[in-house]
Amino acid sequence: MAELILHHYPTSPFAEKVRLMMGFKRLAWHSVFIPMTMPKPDLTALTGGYRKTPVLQIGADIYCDTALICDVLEQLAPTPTLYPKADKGAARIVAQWADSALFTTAMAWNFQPAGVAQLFAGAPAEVVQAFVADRTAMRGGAARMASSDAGGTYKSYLRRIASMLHGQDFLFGAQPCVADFAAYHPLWFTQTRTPAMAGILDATPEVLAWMARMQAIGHAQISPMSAEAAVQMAHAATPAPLPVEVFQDEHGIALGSPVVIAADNFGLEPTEGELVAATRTRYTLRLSDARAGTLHVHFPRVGFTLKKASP
Ligand SMILES: N[C@@H](CCC(=O)N[C@@H](CS)C(=O)NCC(=O)O)C(=O)O
Repeated sequence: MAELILHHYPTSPFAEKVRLMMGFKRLAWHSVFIPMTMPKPDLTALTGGYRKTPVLQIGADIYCDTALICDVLEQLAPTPTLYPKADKGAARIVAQWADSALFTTAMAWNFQPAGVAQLFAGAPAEVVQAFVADRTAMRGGAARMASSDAGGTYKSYLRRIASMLHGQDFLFGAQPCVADFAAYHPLWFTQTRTPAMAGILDATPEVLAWMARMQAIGHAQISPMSAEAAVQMAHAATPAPLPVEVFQDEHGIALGSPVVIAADNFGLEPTEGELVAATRTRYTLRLSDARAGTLHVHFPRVGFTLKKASP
């Protein structure tokens, strides 16, 4: 089995989604801690610019975005599945809603003064200021949703999750699937990182009971690794052969072209490289880094923009 390296930090909700999925699939993994804010020189040596959390590394293959990481984990360990056959489309759609609307709403609720005070308890004021400035820049200067608006929306979303749990332990049945991991992580942040804000969960006891079931899945077997060691592992490795899949050209950009890929909202730091694959669901860029060597950096199509690099 390939060695899995997760680049993350403990308080990241999206990282918690992946940590729990590795627990669900009983995968052993290496843990590399990355900074919460820019600069992230060891991470961007591997991604070519993408800076979000988490990133999965397997040798010289780098997987950006948790939606793609779900697919990679599913390929590595198909059982237990993240994508139950009967509900595959609906499960992915709920997961996408949870990673966007639910996440944004929960974070607007969590980042009220009492929540921020807990999250940064004991941290110097400069750290808090740097965090706020970093995230404001990531949002392109846009304000967060007002907490007064977030409160009512979050409560509605929690009731919807509760109604999905009537008569079953998980959102789509007796076993957790991709939707459960995506819906759990923003609520996990409320409950464990900003407990001063967690009273909002009490009105939906079904949700609290489901959260306890999700938490019990655990994180499987973790071994710490330094960022330097991870970069060296990439350098020593060769990217895995690309799967033989049909090239799906939606942009009029040929394979072999220099291109730029960036997220389509929030955190637009681009990655530039040679387009070596564009399948139905993902893009792969080949690029070289002085420290990490030749890499294949993979992105999902959904949520990302692809453009020709300017000459
Ligand atoms: N769509 C991305 C979202 C990831 C995301 O927004 N992660 C947050 C942390 S939970 C982030 O990157 N924050 C800024 C940072 O860590 O630099 C995914 O599914 O991986």
